[in-house]
Amino acid sequence: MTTTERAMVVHQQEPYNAEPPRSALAESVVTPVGVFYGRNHGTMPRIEPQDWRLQVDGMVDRPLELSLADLKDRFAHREVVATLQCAGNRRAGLMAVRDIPGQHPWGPGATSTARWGGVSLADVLAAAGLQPGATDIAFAAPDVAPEASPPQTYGASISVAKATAGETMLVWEMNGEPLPVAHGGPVRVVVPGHIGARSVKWVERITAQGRPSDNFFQTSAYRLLPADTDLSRTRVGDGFPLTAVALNSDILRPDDHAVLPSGPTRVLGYAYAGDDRGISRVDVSVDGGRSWQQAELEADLGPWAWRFWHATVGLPAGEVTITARAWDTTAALQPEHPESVWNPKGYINNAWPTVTVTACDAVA
Ligand SMILES: Nc1nc2c(c(=O)[nH]1)N[C@H]1C(S)=C(S)[C@@H](COP(=O)(O)O)O[C@H]1N2
Ligand SMILES: [Mo]
Repeated sequence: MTTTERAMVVHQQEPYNAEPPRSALAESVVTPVGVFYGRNHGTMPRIEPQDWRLQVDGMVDRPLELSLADLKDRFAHREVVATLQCAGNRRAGLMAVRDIPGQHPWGPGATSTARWGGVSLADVLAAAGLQPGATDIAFAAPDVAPEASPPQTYGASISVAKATAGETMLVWEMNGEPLPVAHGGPVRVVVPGHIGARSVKWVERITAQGRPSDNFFQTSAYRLLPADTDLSRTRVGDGFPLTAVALNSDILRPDDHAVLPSGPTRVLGYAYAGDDRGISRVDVSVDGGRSWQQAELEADLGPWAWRFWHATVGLPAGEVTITARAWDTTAALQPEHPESVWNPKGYINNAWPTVTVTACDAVA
């Protein structure tokens, strides 16, 4: 086991579900492949790159069958720096409000950022010739998810508008390396700005159709249900499907429960708003939100990447809770309390992040 693997917080070995700790995410704005979170609903399929084939079918004029070599030869190579964020990221903060049985207690790390290389899905769909009645683009993968009812292979769909917007990609490179099996190699979909669940790994079929995917993960999972929902009585299609990632942020340094000297302390974190929203401002408080200090936004890696920020705050001695809050370019502000966003499946916790540290006076 390597150091990076040891650094991961493993929620489940099989299927593999693991997240990096705050300290690993804080190290670089583009997450090293070895600490990028892993979210799997089934056993990872092993497909040799030369055996991989993609079917493009449904409401298209020219159905296609493409190999990886075809993708490389026929379409322009593109790169996008994009953040993936699982809808279950920060669920532990919702579980602290009220229990959410049967779901992984993801902490702050079910989100990471990579530089993805491949082709634009728009180019592939243009080659197939999308027909006017197509409204949704469905993705299908071969991995079987036992938790689905009935058990079925993984799938999802996105709107034609998102699929043809240019940023949605079919990728085989991650940070300049061949895409690892764990992250969907040989080829996966990356839907920047949407919840991670739409970025289908090991994609083998793309279908243009006049309705969303009827896959369990589109119709039943990854939907936001009202807080008073009785989960034993839900029906297919209840709630609304999650698409764009909500405005969110987190504190990556110092770590929760850290013991550190009082006085000036550098706080670092990320802020991210999905789809066509950017980050306008981040504030940090060390007095529970009575007063705020504006953080400095770090390099802008483009519209699909999170934004790192930092601030130097004065930590008083004792137990201190550090709070952050972000605004996006539509002037939306993160909600203050996890209570207000609690939902029965524990998705999209975007309440103000906090870490609690113990600050000690230096001994003379
Ligand atoms: N085929 C397939 N694609 C999938 C999944 C899966 O279980 N199977 N999980 C989805 C979810 S819920 C997320 S958050 C992202 C995680 O991608 P990663 O493991 O590369 O971080 O992949 C998505 N694509
Ligand atoms: Mo996810």
